[in-house]
Amino acid sequence: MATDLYTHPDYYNLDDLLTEEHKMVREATRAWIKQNVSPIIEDYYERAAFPQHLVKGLGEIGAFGPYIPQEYGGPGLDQISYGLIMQELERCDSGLRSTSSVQSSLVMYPIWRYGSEEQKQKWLPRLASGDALGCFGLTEPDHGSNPAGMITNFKEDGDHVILNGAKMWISNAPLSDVAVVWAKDETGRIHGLLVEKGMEGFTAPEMKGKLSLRASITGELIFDNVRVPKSNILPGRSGLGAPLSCLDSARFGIAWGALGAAMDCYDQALRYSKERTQFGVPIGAFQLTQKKLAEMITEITKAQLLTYRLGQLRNEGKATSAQISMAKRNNVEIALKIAREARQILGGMGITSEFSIMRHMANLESVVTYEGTHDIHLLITGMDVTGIPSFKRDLPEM
Ligand code: TGC
Ligand code: FAD
Repeated sequence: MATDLYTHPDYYNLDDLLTEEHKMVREATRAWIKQNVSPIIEDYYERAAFPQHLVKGLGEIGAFGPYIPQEYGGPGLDQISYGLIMQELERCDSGLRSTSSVQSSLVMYPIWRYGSEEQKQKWLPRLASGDALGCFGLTEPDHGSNPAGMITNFKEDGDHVILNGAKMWISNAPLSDVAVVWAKDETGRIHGLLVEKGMEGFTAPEMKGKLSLRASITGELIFDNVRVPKSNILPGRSGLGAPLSCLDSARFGIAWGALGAAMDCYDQALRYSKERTQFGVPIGAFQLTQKKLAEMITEITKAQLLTYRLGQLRNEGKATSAQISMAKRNNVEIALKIAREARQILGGMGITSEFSIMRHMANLESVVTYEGTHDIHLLITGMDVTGIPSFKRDLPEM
């Protein structure tokens, strides 16, 4: 039997492929979470409160922009380290990982890749340290899976532009110092704008009533004739490909993160199956329990191999968007299935907050929807293998 199946688990000895730095990063993240987050997360989740005091600590452990070079305040780690940090954060809570992956891949990444030197100097070090928080506004009330249809727009006004429109479902929004907002210019071309807290006409009200991702804060972004300096437009890339390339980075992190949630559910189910006795034997002695556990570890191992290889491809700059879609979709799907099976192994105890399984399960319902829904990723794979996009349908006249 492979060793230490609880804490990793590592059935195929993938640790042999990790560098000492990878393992150090993973252990440091895990230790910080154990000390600072595990004892409080359930309480914040139940109260639907965002543990804002953790933001600085996340910066200190390098969870904001792990791959951002040191010259801009980041730790300059590789993609596998980034993935391992996301795995450990989401092993604790998907909301914690959300805060970090939005800041890293959806705020710092576009500024780093497409920002001017002035924009990078102004924002990246503060975002890396957790002195500033950011958000990413792509989704609108009427445009979720189809961001190309967005109506948020800006018009020229001397050395400023005037921004109007609204975004919704925006992670970190109410507390953000800067929002990376995607909007159309007068020709309909999409650009990224850095909209700063306090700009007149800009508000970010909190969205309440979430029964998932409760320890993460979500809001709207409302722009009512906001005057944004032209120097706040990201100069490096325009068109829908710009925000979608940021999603590639975030979806990669989610593939690792979901694996973390799956590992935690498996770990708890395995322990419980050895401790809980019914009919005079541990429930782990029943073949039906073993089937569940065997299938869980099989799926986790397959997902680990997929994710590790994707990390290598990302490090070499060779991963395609479609490969990332496959990993995001697969890993979230297996994590949700594992959470459901693990909950069953725990019987009634599985629905209580004494264990994190039910929280993971509810969180994963957001994860399976955001950053491209489960079905949109399926269609991306379908398009990749057939060469035929199937997103848009021409309906007959009704
Ligand atoms: P389509 O015509 O296929 O593409 C438009 C242009 O974009 C290029 N492109 C990409 N570029 C980089 N990376 C990608 N992944 C790309 N996918 C496409 C493409 O080559 C094209 O370039 P060009 O130069 O030819 O113009 O676009 P479409 O309108 O048909 O849409 C395709 C579709 C449906 C796959 C895309 O719209 C999509 O992915 N929709 C899902 C939307 C989504 O994922 N939203 C996420 C919002 S952010 C979020 O959820 C954060 S959650 C945060 C958290 O808390 O963790
Ligand atoms: P819709 O697009 O309306 O989809 C509804 C259903 O229709 C889905 O099942 C979908 O798969 C299906 N569907 C749609 N189009 C097709 C098609 N062509 N073929 C087949 N089926 C289709 N967005 C941001 O920009 N920034 C954020 O920080 C952010 N954070 C979020 C945090 C949370 C907690 C949540 C829940 C969402 C967040 N989002 C964010 C928004 C998220 O990206 C969208 O919810 C997601 O893209 C889906 O859009 P929608 O909810 O409008 O669903």
